[in-house]
Amino acid sequence: SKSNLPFAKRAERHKHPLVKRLFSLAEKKQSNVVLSADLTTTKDLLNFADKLGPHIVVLKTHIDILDDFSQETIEGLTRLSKQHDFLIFEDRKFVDIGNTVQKQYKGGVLKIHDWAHIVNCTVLPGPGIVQALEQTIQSAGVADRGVLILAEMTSKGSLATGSYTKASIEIARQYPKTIMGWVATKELSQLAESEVDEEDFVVFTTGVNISSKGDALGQQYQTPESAMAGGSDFLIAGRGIYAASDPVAAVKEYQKAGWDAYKARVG
Ligand code: 6AU
Repeated sequence: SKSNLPFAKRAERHKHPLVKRLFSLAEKKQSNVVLSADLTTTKDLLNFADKLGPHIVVLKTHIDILDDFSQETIEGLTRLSKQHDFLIFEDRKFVDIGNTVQKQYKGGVLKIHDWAHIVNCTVLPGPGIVQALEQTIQSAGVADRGVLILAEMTSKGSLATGSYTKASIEIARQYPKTIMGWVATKELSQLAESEVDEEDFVVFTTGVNISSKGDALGQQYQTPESAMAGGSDFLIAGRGIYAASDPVAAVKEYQKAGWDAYKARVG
C-alpha cells in the first residue's frame, strides 16, 4: 500500500502539485511534523515560526485567534514560509453552503486563499463545499493550493464517525485535483469501497502528543509512534511543542520520533 512507499516515490508519482511539494519537502527536511501554532499574538506566532520553521514541513494556523491580526501577520508568515521552506495550513474547518464558503475563503479581512497553501473543510454540507473551494482555486489559476477533509475528530464524543467518515473518503475521491487528503486519527481509505489503484490521499493526524493523554476539554492524544503505525503521514502537534519548556528541543524530539517511525515503516 501507499503507506509503505517512501515519500520521494509518492512525490514522483503524485498528480497534485502541492502534494508533490509536501512530500519533497518532507524528504528534504527529514520531517513530517506540522506545527499547530495556536499562538494569539503576531509576535509569538512569528517567533515560533522562525525558531521552529527549520524542523517542520507545515505551519498550521488558527488565524482568527490572533488578538492583533494585520497585514504584518500575513507578510511575516509568508516571508518565514519562504525562508524556512514550510507550507501554511489555515485550520479554518469550513462548514457551510458553497456560496458562503467561497466568500469566507477568498474575501473578508482574512483573505485566506491569498496566503494559505492548505485549508480544511467538513463534508457536513455535502460535496458542494468542495466544489466551491475547487472553483475558487481553479479560477485563481494557482498550482499551490489544496484542501484537506476533516474526516474524523480527536475530541471525546466526536460525531465525525461512521457514515460521515465514509462520506469524507467518497467525496475526496470525486475531487482529486483539489483534495490532498484528510485529517484523521488513522488511515481510512479502506472504509469506502472502490479504492482506485494508485490513489494516494495524504493522512494528517492531529491529537499527537508525546507526554500527555489529553486535556480537560475532551482532547485525546496518541503518540507519534501509534499515529504512524495507524497509517498517518504527517503529525500535527501543538501544545506538545509550543507549550514545552524548550520548544526547539521539543520540535526536534517530535521530528525524530515521526521520522524514525516513518523510516521504520518504509524500511
Ligand atoms: O496539539 P494540540 O492539542 O495543542 O492542538 C491540536 C490542534 C488544534 C485543533 O484545532 C486541531 O489540532 N484539531 C483538528 C484539526 C487540525 O483540524 C481536528 C481535530 O479533530 N482535533 C484537533 O485537535 O489546533
